[in-house]
Amino acid sequence: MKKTLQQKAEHILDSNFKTEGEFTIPCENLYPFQWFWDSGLIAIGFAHYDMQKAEREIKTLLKAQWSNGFIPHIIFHTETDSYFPGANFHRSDLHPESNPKYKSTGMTQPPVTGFVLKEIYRISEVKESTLKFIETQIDKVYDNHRYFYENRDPQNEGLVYIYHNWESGTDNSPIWDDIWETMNPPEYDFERRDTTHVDPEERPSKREYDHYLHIIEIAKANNYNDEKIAELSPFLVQDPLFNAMLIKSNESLIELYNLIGGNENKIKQLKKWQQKSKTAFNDKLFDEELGAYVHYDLRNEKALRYLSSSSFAPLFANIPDTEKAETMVDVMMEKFGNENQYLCASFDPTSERFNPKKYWRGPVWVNLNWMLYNGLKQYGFNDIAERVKTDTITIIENNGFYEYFDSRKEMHKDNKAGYGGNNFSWTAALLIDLLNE
Ligand code: 2M8
Repeated sequence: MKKTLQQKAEHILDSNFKTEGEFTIPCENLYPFQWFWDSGLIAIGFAHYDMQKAEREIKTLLKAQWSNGFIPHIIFHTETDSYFPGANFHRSDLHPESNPKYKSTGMTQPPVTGFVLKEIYRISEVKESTLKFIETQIDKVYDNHRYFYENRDPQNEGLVYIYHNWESGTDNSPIWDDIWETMNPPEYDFERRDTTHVDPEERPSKREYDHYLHIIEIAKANNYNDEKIAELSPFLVQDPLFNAMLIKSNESLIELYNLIGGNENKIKQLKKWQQKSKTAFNDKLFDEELGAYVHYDLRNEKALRYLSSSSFAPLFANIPDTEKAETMVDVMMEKFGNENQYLCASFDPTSERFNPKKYWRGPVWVNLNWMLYNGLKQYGFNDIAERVKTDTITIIENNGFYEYFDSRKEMHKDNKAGYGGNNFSWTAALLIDLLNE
């Protein structure tokens, strides 16, 4: 019997689940470990048909938390040399508060865990027992937020910085080109692994990797000390996607703590952070001329004035007022919403830097589409939300469960327009959520 799309998605998630470590890899070969934001989004998919796995995914992730609240971006549960740079390059042990039980990177990723717990609760058919599970984990997520506000906001603005493009999740967005222009790293001698698994045309260049490694070398030379990184890292950015994830997660933590009861002090603190963050986000990151949110380069004190799918993610976190939201949606439809494009390209299709085949430089990503869909619905833009949903389902149906997809509709006629890794976990997980909401 032919498998339905949902069955195919479940099969992918189950195949990528690793019983020996109780976590799910993003995909075979290319990404063989546990990634922070992947795991969170994967748990949302599992919650629809296997709550135990959803809970295990989060539990395993949070077990690797450091004693200062930090959650690493990759946890190297297993030994394999099919990925570069691995545990021996990252050396998380250099940080005095790193977790001695788990090798990891010394950088983080968008803090999705708060809203993921809330999503799991929304999906659950046994709310009481799910809430009990949440109760065992929620303080760890709170500690993670405290880590961010206490260590990643040197000017006490309510906006946290990222110090590496790999922390953004949108790894080689054209936005970072401006930062690479301010750097001149050495040419490192290393063996890439990603380009043995997928077409190099779809991945970052060797020179880009030199920049990525150089920032880590600086952080390592300072034992991943946050203050030193804030002082010395050539990459120091307030990212609207990253901060929107934190704000959305604050909102979810407040709701969950209210359901659990007690914890008045934590709720009070979360509300304080939330108020401050939302105000600063709107004051500093909204670009009136472009009509959407942009990144801010804290190292060089200037806005990075480009439109990307990250510019619209704040809708998901209820950050813009309705007037700003309308402006943003108009801009999105004008620049990204042409009938010959699938929604939503990861970078402005009208820009010279747009590349619809290469990683985060233009293709459509299912995780960002999922946030956009939910954000648009929250503000009542139901028709556009439906287009995002239909586009997402169509590109997966036509191509398979790829990591990213060409945004140009013409490319979907005769060619395979899915790129990067295949049988990709968050593509499967979030499709399940879209099919069942
Ligand atoms: C991609 O990033 C990793 C490094 O973290 C890589 O290219 O090696 C990004 O798309 C990132 O957002 C994602 O979490 C990761 C695993 O799916 O892959």
